Amino acid sequence: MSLTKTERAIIVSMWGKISTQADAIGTETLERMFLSFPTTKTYFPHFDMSHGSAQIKTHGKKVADALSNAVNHLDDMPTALSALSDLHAHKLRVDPVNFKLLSHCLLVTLASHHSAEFTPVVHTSLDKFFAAVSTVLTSKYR
Ligand code: HNI
Repeated sequence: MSLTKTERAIIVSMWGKISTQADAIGTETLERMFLSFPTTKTYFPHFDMSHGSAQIKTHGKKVADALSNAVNHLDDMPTALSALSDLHAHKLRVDPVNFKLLSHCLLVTLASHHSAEFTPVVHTSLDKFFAAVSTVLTSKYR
């Protein structure tokens, strides 16, 4: 399920549009995930889960930065995300199902902030991108 040239261009363009608010998108995505899928909170027992939590904000920025890095390396995500992949597989041991939940919340957040640009083709491209990132981050479990 590799990304086509057209899909890559759409992802780069869409990410360019949100780059100034990427941190806020990351933070809102996490808040949506924790509220809609409470089991995801079990990985963050040390986090303040209240609305406006500084920890969720800091983490939202980290996730957004990692996604920006992936967008900048669409041709070689396994190398660009290698350290992050080690971390999620060997240290954090996040069950892969959770990546689908986070990806879903990313799509919902982007759609709600960019409804005009969120055409079916953009939706599909972003969905494939988040699935590709998730595949890399869950590739070292065995
Ligand atoms: Ni994830 C830490 C990026 C999915 C649970 N995660 C990080 C960090 C980044 C990151 C960046 C910080 C690394 C560091 O400090 O060196 N995570 C991503 C990305 C995705 C993702 C790009 C998918 C698109 N992570 C998930 C999922 C879960 C998850 C689905 C669980 C529901 N991540 C964690 C936890 C940490 C973490 C837990 C450690 C947080 C902390 O600060 O203690």
